[in-house]
Amino acid sequence: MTSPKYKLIYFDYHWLAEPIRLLLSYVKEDFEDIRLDWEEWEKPDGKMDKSPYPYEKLPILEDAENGLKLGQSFSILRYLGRKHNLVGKSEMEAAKCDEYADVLKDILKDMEAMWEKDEKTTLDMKTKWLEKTIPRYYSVIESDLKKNGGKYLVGDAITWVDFLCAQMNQLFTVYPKTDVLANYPTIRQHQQLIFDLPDVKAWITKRPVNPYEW
Ligand SMILES: N[C@@H](CCC(=O)N[C@@H](CS)C(=O)NCC(=O)O)C(=O)O
Repeated sequence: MTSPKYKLIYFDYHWLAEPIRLLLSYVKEDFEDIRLDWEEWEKPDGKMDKSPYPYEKLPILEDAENGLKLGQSFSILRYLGRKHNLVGKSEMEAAKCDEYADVLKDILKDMEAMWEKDEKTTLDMKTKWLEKTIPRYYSVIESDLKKNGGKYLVGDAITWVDFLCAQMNQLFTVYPKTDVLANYPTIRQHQQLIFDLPDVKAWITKRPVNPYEW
């Protein structure tokens, strides 16, 4: 048996790695799904050797075909997108993929800012996130997606940003415990379409279950 071409190193949860896991499943690439223990990683005793991981941040993708070791989740998605023809069919489409990805990063950044604040501050930030951040970006994505036929964010074929968007919507729903897509039926339908792709669905069915994420 040959060992998988790719090794993906992350923690035992979805967050930044799951869009990559979805994409790798879609392109039928078996991958080593290495999950480090977050609690061990966080321990201040410094016993965990983090030197194999550039920037001491995960995820990291290793590509056995060319020896590449790559950090940064969006760079990993883009790299795999390029390798597997999932980056759009023109410069313009590739640029739109990047734009939507950066939009999702902005929403994520605002969501992460809520953590580790006192209860009232978190609640105020969550309200602002739901009432300002989400509509600001999602109204545009909803309308663009509708104009594009509702199936793909960019062009007439699937791209890496479709996986990112579908999974980020899951994250934006699960962590703030809110139905973030309530007013965005086309984005919801798009998410379902991605999760229902046979190879993606097969991954979702077999992947490790994490009780606080699903
Ligand atoms: N921009 C980076 C962020 C990576 C990142 O912050 N990863 C977190 C886990 S979600 C991490 O490795 N934290 C470990 C640490 O800060 O020590 C990406 O998209 O990959």
